[in-house]
Amino acid sequence: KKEDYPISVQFDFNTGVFEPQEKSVERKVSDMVKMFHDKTAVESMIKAGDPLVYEIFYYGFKTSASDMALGTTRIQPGKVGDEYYMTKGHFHEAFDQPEIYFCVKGEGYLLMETREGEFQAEKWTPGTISHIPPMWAHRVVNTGKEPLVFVATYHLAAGHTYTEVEEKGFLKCLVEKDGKATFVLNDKR
Ligand code: PAN
Ligand code: ZN
Repeated sequence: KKEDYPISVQFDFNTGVFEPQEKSVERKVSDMVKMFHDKTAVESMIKAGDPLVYEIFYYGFKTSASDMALGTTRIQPGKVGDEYYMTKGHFHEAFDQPEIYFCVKGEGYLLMETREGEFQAEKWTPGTISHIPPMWAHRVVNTGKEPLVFVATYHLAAGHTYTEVEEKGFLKCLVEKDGKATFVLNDKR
């Protein structure tokens, strides 16, 4: 079968795009209404054109015996109110599924949290590779002035669940205070 033969894609470190790819997905402010804490800023940004927050480029590398998904993400620089652009964030549906994230461009933080309330943030610069263990929700925040690009690998069997993060957020948010990225406690908690 064709899918059981090796295949390579060509990745651009600057743009985060690779070719060939199976699909790409765009997330705008309107796709993340519940995630950002300043609802007034959310509404006015949507009215003012609903800017792009991040894109995902994807290839599943499905064979007849396995899969190993590749997803690259490019988060634009920017803020909604004082809160930096970020990914939605999710738990994996399957309780035994980890993931590897590899930051190749930009700067920011990987936020991770368990359902028991343990929270950990990893500072990211180009070259940081993080292992996300099973059962840790994960979100990436771009605190820099250029796009943040990272590469992810995971099994399709992981599945994604967004509702818990949508309702509760992460323990801490990253906002700009006096020109600096600052952690503040999430006011939903
Ligand atoms: C990543 C993410 C990607 C976008 O491929 O899906 O960075 O973030 P959200 O899915 O939270 O919108 C991944 O973690 N896959 O499991
Ligand atoms: Zn994931």
